[in-house]
Amino acid sequence: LDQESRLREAVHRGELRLHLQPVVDVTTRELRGVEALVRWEDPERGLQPPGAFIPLAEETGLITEIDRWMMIEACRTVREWQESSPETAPHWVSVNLSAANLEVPDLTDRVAYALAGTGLAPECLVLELTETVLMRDIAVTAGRLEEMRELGVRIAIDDFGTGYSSLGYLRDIPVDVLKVDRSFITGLVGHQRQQELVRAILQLGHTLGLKVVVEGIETEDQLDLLITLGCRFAQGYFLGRPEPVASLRSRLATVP
Ligand code: G
Ligand code: G
Ligand code: MN
Ligand code: NA
Repeated sequence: LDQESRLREAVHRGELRLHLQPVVDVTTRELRGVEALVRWEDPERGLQPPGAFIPLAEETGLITEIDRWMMIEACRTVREWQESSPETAPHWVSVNLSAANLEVPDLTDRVAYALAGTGLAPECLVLELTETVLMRDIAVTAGRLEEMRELGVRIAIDDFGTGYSSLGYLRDIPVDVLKVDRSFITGLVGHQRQQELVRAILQLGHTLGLKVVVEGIETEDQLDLLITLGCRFAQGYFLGRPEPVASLRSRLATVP
C-alpha cells in the first residue's frame, strides 16, 4: 500500500492516538488546560509524530477525518477525567484544526456532535487555528467562527505572532485565546528587546480580554522571566511533554 492508503486505513483501524500536553497556571503551577496532539501508532514504523504524517494528511484531505476523530476523542477523554476527578481535571482541552476544516460545510455540526456525544461542556472546548488560516478570507472565516462560538466553544489563535500580516484580524475575528508562538521564547533570556515584545503581546491580549498561553517553555529561567513579564498560562517541555492521558494522570497524582 502507498503511504496515503496506509494513512487512510490507519484512521479507520483505530491506529491514531491522543496525546495531551499540559497548560499550566504559572502562578500556582496547577494544571488548567491540555492541548490534544495526534500520534499515529503505525504497526510497521512505531509511534509517529504529527510532523511525519500531518503534511500528507493535509495534501490529501484526510486531515479533516483525523481532526474529527481527535475532537471526539479529546472531548471524551477530558469529560471522563472531569467526571472521575473534578478537583484535578483540566478546565479545558484544545484541539488543532487545519485549514481544510473551514471548508467542511458541516464543521459546526461536527463540533456540536462531539460535545453532545461526549457531554463535555462547550466552554471546555477550545479550537486552535493558526493565524495564517484565520487571515485567508477574513469575512468567510469570521462567519464560520461566529457560528461555532454560538455553540459556546472558544477559539484560539495558534502560533500567534508568526503570521504574515497585521493585527487587523484581531478586530474582525472573534477569538478568546492567543497562543504565543514558541519562537518568541527561544531567545528570551538575556534579550531585553525580546522580553519587551513578549510583555507587549501579553498586555495586548489581556487588554482585549483574551486568555494568553505562552508556548515552548523549556527551562525554569524562561518560566521565571515570563512570570515577571505578566504571563499567566504557559505550556512547554519544562512543564510537561505531550503524553497519553493515563500517564499524564498518574504523574499528576504523584506530584506532592
Ligand atoms: O509534534 P510536532 O511538533 O511534530 O507537531 C507538528 C504540528 O502538528 C504542530 O503544528 C501541531 O499543531 C500539529 N498537530 C498536532 N496534532 C494535530 C491534530 O490533531 N490536528 C492537526 N490539524 N494538527 C495537529
Ligand atoms: O503548532 P502547535 O503550537 O500546535 O505545535 C505544537 C507542537 O509543539 C507539538 O508537536 C509539541 O510537541 C511541540 N512542543 C510543545 N512544547 C514544546 C517545547 O517546549 N519545545 C519544543 N521545541 N516543542 C514543543
Ligand atoms: Mn497548537
Ligand atoms: Na503554537
